[in-house]
Amino acid sequence: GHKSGVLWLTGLSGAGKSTLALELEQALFRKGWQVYVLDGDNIRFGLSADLGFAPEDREENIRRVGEVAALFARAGILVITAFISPYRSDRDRARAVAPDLFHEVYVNAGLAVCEERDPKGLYKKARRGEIAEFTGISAPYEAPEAPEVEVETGSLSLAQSVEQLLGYVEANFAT
Ligand code: GGZ
Repeated sequence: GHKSGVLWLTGLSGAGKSTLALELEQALFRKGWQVYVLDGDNIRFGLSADLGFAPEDREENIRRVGEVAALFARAGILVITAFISPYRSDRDRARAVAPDLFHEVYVNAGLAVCEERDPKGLYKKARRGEIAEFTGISAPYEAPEAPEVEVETGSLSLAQSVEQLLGYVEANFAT
């Protein structure tokens, strides 16, 4: 069995949050755990469809995700969230909704690595000025100061990153 909780992934665009979240979800699902991923794909097209990327929009997006994640966790699910969540104050507020359940995971790949990967060409567009307020380029990212876990996805392979996070989850959520 397992405890429920919120595994809150934060990091730059292209750091690998969604990929890592989905791989971890699969691995835990295979063990029979009740897990669910919240990310831009299922939140920003629905619950947060009215929001963009201005600071106050991100703040509201993260506020909603924090509340929803806590509800899922209270229902017994291990929630994995994958949002840039660039502001420390917003992440702290998400933690405050369910402080007993919240684990912050810093998915840390440096800007140079993310920009080099640029899977969707967004950094290139941001550099050209075609996307305003792009995190890391023209909008801030406030790195976590005391995350429960840090995964260095810039230097680890995906398999190694999943392995590290799986180890953390087993140590902290298995019952
Ligand atoms: C950052 C942006 C922006 C701007 C669109 N800044 O790599 P992606 O494409 O697939 O993931 C990014 C996603 C970020 O949404 P979040 O909900 O995680 O952001 S936040 O936590 O700050 O609310 C990126 C895309 O949306 N994207 N415009 N200006 N990322």
